[in-house]
Amino acid sequence: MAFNLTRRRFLQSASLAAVSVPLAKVVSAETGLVESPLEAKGSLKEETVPGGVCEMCFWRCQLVGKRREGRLIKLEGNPKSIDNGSQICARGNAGIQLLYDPDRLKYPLKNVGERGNPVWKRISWDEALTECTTRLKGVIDKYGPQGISVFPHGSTAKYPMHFFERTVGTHNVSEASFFQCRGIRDTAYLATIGKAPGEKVDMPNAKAILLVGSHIGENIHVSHVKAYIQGLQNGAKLIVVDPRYSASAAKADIWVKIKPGTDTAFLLAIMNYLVQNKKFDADFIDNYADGFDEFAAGIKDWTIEKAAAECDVPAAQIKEVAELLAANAPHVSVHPGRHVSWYGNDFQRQRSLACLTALLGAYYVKGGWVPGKGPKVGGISWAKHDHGVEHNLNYDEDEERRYPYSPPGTPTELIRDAALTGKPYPIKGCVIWGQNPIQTIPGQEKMKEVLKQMDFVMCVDVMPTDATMWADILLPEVSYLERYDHIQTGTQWDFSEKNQQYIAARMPLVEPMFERKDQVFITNAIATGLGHKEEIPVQTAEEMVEKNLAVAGLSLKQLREEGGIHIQEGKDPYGVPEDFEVRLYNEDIEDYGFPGVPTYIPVEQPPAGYARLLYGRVPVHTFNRSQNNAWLHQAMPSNPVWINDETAKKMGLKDGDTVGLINSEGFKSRTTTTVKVTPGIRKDAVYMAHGYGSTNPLLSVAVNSGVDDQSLITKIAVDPETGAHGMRNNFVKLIKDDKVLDIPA
Ligand SMILES: Nc1nc2c(c(=O)[nH]1)N[C@H]1C(S)=C(S)[C@@H](COP(=O)(O)OP(=O)(O)OC[C@H]3O[C@@H](n4cnc5c(=O)[nH]c(N)nc54)[C@H](O)[C@@H]3O)O[C@H]1N2
Ligand SMILES: Nc1nc2c(c(=O)[nH]1)N[C@H]1C(S)=C(S)[C@@H](COP(=O)(O)OP(=O)(O)OC[C@H]3O[C@@H](n4cnc5c(=O)[nH]c(N)nc54)[C@H](O)[C@@H]3O)O[C@H]1N2
Ligand code: SF4
Ligand SMILES: [Mo]
Repeated sequence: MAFNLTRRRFLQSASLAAVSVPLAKVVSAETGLVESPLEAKGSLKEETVPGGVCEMCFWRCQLVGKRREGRLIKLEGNPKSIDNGSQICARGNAGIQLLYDPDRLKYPLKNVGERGNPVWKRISWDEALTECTTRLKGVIDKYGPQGISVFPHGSTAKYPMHFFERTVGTHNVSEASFFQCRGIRDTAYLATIGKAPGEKVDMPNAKAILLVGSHIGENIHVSHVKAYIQGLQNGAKLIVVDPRYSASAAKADIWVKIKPGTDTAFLLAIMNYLVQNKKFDADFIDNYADGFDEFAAGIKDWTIEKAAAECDVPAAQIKEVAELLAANAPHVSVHPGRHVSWYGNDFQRQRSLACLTALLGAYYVKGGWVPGKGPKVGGISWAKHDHGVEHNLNYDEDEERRYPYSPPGTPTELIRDAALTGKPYPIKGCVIWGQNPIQTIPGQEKMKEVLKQMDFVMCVDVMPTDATMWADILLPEVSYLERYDHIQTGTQWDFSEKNQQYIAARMPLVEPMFERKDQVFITNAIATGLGHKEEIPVQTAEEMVEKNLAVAGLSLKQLREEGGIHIQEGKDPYGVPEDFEVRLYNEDIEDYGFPGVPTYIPVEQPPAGYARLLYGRVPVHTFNRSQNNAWLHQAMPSNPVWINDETAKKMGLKDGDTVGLINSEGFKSRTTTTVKVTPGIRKDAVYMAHGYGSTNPLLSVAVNSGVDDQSLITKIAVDPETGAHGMRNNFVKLIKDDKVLDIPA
């Protein structure tokens, strides 16, 4: 779709974003020169407001806002920041366009049409909240609190999520950040080193960096990218394992063009090589590791040759990688990854990364994995009640966990299956808050069925996205630029340079507009309606932030005086703690019936005529949430499908040809895109950016732009240890001029 900034829309956004200034040019009294109104001195005072924290993605860079006459005209990195500094990314910069997007939700809406095909009627907050509470109460009275499901994501979703979990008492909460993103990583590292790893590997000081499927440069988190670039500038060798020539592969010393889904085999062979050739850090292993013998025995069959065949990578290259890692140990950043929900065999791969880090002795050393923890602040929210495990879908009749290494919440698929079967109990209420389950969770049609059978669906969002089309009541939230919420803490982005920590609270940069309300207002009103008034922990979001800051001995006033960020001395991040323990072999995992030594579980390969569908990030968008942002849309309006050049030639496809996609289960893309013909992808895979192809007609910029990858991800894989989703198990063909084209091997 072309960039459709219509005249009406342009005038709307211009009038909102470009400040209410007289359009006539201004003649300066001093110089006699004609100046543009925006530069006219004295006519408009510009103020810089500190205290912003970005949430165009979840890295939460610190901002200052430039404001004129109460309107925000520009966002910049907070120069006081020791994290992102004065830098922000394209998405952070475009936050202004979200703030003033004329398509944004403005008033509470009631769906007087059908779910999925809504007809919206504007209603008052009173009416909306009364309807939410009566209908949620109806579900709770009939089915119990467990009849409510919650699909939350982002900083404002925590407060309502805690209310439903801790006070109302439902376990049925599925957070996107856990079950479709990084949950597997966190629990696999917990099972190996006792800690969730985060991403703060000490890349600036690394002599080698290993990225397995992380594509930094397209995946943008400002301070993380800074650390990575600093490492490369300092001469770190870069190894990138990716079936695609990603932005990081383009900077790599070694690009391992791996067969999708086989990474664990690759890692096992490297570890086996290090063990067999005594190229691992024996002192570190002696001091800190458990179960080395079982581990070594368990991986011994993984010769380089065996992995080469499995991964479709030259044996010499695997050996080269192993040698390079050993030669630079312990100063190696083995990146733990972030979006690791790939195939449904991912817990074992994440365990492998944690074990490899140990073999290299690369914990708590310069250039290795170093915990980048910020200072402690409070976590005031709804009081925790223990509701037992009786209605927890993750526990079986014997009170054993079905998915023993599940991240917090309940695995999405357990919630959906219960909702669809009514077993072990019905799930009839749904609260969607800052998540887009239609485009975030695989099995889109299944998700729609789940939502259809609900008695009541409420959704709190800022934009009319595809998920909001399934709501009965749709509530408009203030954006991250207009509210108090999250307290961001962290360390100096390059902690070897300066050992500092920071605390930054999100404060509004601008007054809210229209009838938008924040999370505390909405949740408290619902809590009151449901009879929990006495348990309300705070009256306003500002009070919540104030109380959480108080735990660190700070106040909002002090934070403002300090330019929005409090900086203090940090702790030395290096040096292995005495009680640190790495469980190379973990018998608990084995007791649960899973491999206690990292193990490769092969995945299905594409049938003849099909290629595997892969997806990932683009630098200028965040998932689906930024798709209607006019500036970002202009930068990348569609998501071309990458296809190997030799394959394309055999298929008669040219770069830029318009195509649709169809998967092996018969699901067809609703829209089309173009092909990107490139040698930078394997022949057995195609690739596209995630988040495109919105169908909500109220998104005047994003609607029908590009193809929704999720509409093609219909084979649902669930990681057996964690219950998190794997999403790269679908195989597709292309459709051109209504003809379905086989993709040759
Ligand atoms: N196919 C596929 N699926 C994926 C991924 C993928 O790469 N491919 N990535 C996975 C990963 S890593 C993640 S983290 C998840 C992300 O999953 P989501 O967080 O669900 O993704 P978004 O598209 O950002 O949708 C978030 C919703 O929050 C709304 N929103 C934005 N700001 C606010 C706010 O301030 N308040 C409220 N109430 N709502 C707000 C947006 O308008 C949008 O409707 O997706 C996962 N799913
Ligand atoms: N610009 C931007 N930056 C973001 C986000 C965003 O939406 N936009 N989202 C943020 C969030 S929440 C997350 S979780 C991260 C996600 O960022 P990453 O953790 O880097 O995850 P993806 O974007 O899913 O990674 C996709 C990469 O994995 C490769 N790949 C696919 N299959 C395989 C395989 O089998 N093996 C290997 N080795 N590689 C494979 C793809 O070719 C692609 O290069 O990005 C964060 N940063
Ligand atoms: S990385 Fe970009 S979008 Fe994410 S928080 Fe920072 S500035 Fe915002
Ligand atoms: Mo994510």
